[in-house]
Amino acid sequence: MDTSARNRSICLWGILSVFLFSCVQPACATATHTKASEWKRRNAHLVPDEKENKAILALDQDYSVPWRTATDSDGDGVDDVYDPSPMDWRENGYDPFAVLAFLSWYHDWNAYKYDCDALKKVVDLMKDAGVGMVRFDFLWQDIEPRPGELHFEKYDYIVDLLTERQVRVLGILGYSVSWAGKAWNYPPYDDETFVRYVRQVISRYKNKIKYWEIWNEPDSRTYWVPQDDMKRYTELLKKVYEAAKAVDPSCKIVLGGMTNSGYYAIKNVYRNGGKDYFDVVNIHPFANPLRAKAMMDVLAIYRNVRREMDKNGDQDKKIWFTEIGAPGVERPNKENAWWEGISPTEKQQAAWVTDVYGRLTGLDDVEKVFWAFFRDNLGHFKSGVDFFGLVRWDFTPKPSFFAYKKRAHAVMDEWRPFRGEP
Ligand SMILES: [Ca+2]
Ligand SMILES: [Ca+2]
Repeated sequence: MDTSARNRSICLWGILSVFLFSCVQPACATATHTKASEWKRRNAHLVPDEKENKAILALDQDYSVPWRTATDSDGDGVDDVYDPSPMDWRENGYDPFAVLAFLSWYHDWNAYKYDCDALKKVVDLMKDAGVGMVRFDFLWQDIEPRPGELHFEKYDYIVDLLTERQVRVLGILGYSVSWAGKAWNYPPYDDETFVRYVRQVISRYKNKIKYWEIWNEPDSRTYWVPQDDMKRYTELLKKVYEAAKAVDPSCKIVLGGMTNSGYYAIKNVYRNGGKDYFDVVNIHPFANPLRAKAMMDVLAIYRNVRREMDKNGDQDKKIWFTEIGAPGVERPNKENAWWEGISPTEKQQAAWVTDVYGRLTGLDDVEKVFWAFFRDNLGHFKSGVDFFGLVRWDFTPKPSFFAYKKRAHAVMDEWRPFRGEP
């Protein structure tokens, strides 16, 4: 800012403070009123329609929710007056702070081997950071390793743990189990086998999980083979959507998270007639925080997607960023570089967390932002990608953890009076 600009702003501030002091009372009243209507506007889409309402009322009422109070009848942490869905504890209104965490990974292809104690530890850290929702895989391979043979023990434990701590879940449904597709990243031979698994999972967790994402990055050739302009994916999506809504009409279907070029994929989903088969659009806009125009890149991806949605009459649907992130390493070098080149330091990563949440939570149509990912990995990706965590492999918090926490508390504190919290 140059000197003349500073003088002008000092001068303006003088005039402004006279104005503010002369009407301090009405200004505050207006601010509260504006904030209340802002809360209602932000959450209007969460008000259930008739079908959803019926489904919510039909759900088991025995949630064993110890935190219910007289003014928060569903115990979701939002006062009845402001609760968009006061009978449904799964809907806690606007809370953009979310993360991706590989809580269910326990295989020979990864280092995570979460036992019960480690899961408790990581979920407590999430609570401390202010995480409101966590995204993780409900792997078909884990759940139905052989046709008709179902295993839910691990998932029951994780879902209960998160639910007890009021952390919401976005469940990813995918990939192909070995008996059902050519490989994990191929669509199933027979869609009905996938739809059957979806039905089983949703009906099991419908009292606890409301949001389901269908596959991850179906526009990437790593996750979906062969790439065919989203034809096969949209076909599967349609069947899954109908089955999911039949099991739980109050659940929401989140489009599979699309890569940086997701705008083309979303255009193709519309082209293939997918418009009525998802409730939330979902993108993964990664950018290199070491580049000055990183945030501009992210916003460009978002705007292109928004434009495509508007063009197709989807003005009312929200956008979720279910992955955004960058590594934070102690000593950047060639070995711990990521796909964008040399990795940021832990401090630079923290600055990116502040930027990301500072900028994106200001966008009205962006409802949730998931930091990818919550905890570092150990030699899984064998690059800087192992260091995307807010906490290190040994669970110690990085500067980015504190940046996330500060931002989450600042934003959610603003809404506190409208959430029935002290
Ligand atoms: Ca409530
Ligand atoms: Ca509620």
